Amino acid sequence: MTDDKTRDRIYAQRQDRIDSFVFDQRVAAVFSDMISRSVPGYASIIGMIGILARKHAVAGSNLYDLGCSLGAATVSMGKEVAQRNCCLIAVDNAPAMLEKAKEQFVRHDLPPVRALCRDIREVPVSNASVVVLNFTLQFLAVEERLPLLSKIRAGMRDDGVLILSEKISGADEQENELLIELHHAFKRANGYSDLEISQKRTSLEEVLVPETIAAHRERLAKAGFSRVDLWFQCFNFVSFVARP
Ligand code: GEK
Repeated sequence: MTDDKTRDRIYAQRQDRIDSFVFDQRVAAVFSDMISRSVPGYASIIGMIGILARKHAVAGSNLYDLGCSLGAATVSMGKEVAQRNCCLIAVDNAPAMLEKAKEQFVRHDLPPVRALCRDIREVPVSNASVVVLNFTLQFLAVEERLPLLSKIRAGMRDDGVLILSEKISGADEQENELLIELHHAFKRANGYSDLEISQKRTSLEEVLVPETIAAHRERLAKAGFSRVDLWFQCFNFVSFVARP
């Protein structure tokens, strides 16, 4: 349950001009509610990231949560690998989001987390057994995605995994329309009005650029991942596990 302060009502009133979406204090305050009511399967994905981390985290290695927002994936991994002497590194370049993430790490009594307020394009990646990009890659310009994935691949252990979750576009127009329709129905069922759905969509238009599953597979292969498995899909939201 959410109270008034943590309920996402950012797009509830008609706005004369809709600015591009930014991860500021207003968003940070309602982010948990926003992402749970907007991304089908979000809670399951977060839970499964913990399960995947338990399977793949190696003692003495690094676990990265790139674009960590309020740190939900870091918390999920941290709980599963607490005894394993791994280093948890959570990165986000939005100060309002990272501040709240740090509060979560304390609240959940995690082993020490390196919380970095930095651009994921500039953070070095090394000795990584688990790297999480949970709905973050989609916010980079398309041409910046391959360099980031190549850097991640180069910093991964041979037995490591990349967990890549993305909002996608359908393989053709018909599939795309169906997935968008179903996603909007999901949002309506979660209490968002048509006005909220349409204003949020406008604000994300140039900020979040979805691609097809095929485009993601092709890029991951180019970045040096030899095996890519789709382990989650609900409507236009997917998650892959990619391995060197
Ligand atoms: C979760 N993973 O709850 N450098 C660092 N951070 C960035 C960058 C960048 N270049 N670009 C975007 N971000 C989270 C959810 S939200 C997804 C991820 C969403 C950050 C941005 O500040 C935001 O916190 C996050 O990526 C995307 O599991 O809101 O749909």
